[in-house]
Amino acid sequence: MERTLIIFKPDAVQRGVCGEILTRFEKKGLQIVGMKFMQISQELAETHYSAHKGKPFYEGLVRFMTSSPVVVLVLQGKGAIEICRKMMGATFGFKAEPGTIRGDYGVSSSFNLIHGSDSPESADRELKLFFKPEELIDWTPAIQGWVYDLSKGQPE
Ligand code: D4T
Repeated sequence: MERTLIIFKPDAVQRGVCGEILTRFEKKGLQIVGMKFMQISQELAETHYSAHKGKPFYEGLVRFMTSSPVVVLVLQGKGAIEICRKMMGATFGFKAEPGTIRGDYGVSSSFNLIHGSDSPESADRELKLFFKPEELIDWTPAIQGWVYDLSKGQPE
């Protein structure tokens, strides 16, 4: 099972669509193992997006991410990182396909509602930035055996 870091960005919180977006992930079969409402500090935003430092949109991005509270969560599931990226859609709302989160909820390039880790390495790094180990809960959903075929011992 893989874990990925998801952020409902300030625009998602301000527009009141966090619940709807979370419902999509839950209905898909992804499991919440960590979640919190927080204000991202300047330092955390800069660290999280350090790969973009120096790019023309970097300062605006950090300003946006620190402008208002966010919801941060860790979702778990087989292939969770790729599944979430596909469900999020292309980076810019106006380019994202209908049916994806960004495609259905936004039109902006910078206010794009959601962040999701883009690789196992990023997920590992980002999880540690936003959550202490004790804030992530190991638990087994009661419906696990209907979300996955567990008959061979591994989730399929
Ligand atoms: P994140 O990292 O927020 O999940 O978005 P993506 O993985 O889809 O896209 P990204 O890392 O390339 O960009 C990070 C963040 O910067 C904003 N952005 C990006 C922007 O405002 N202008 C731009 O030209 C680009 C490329 C949007 C997402």
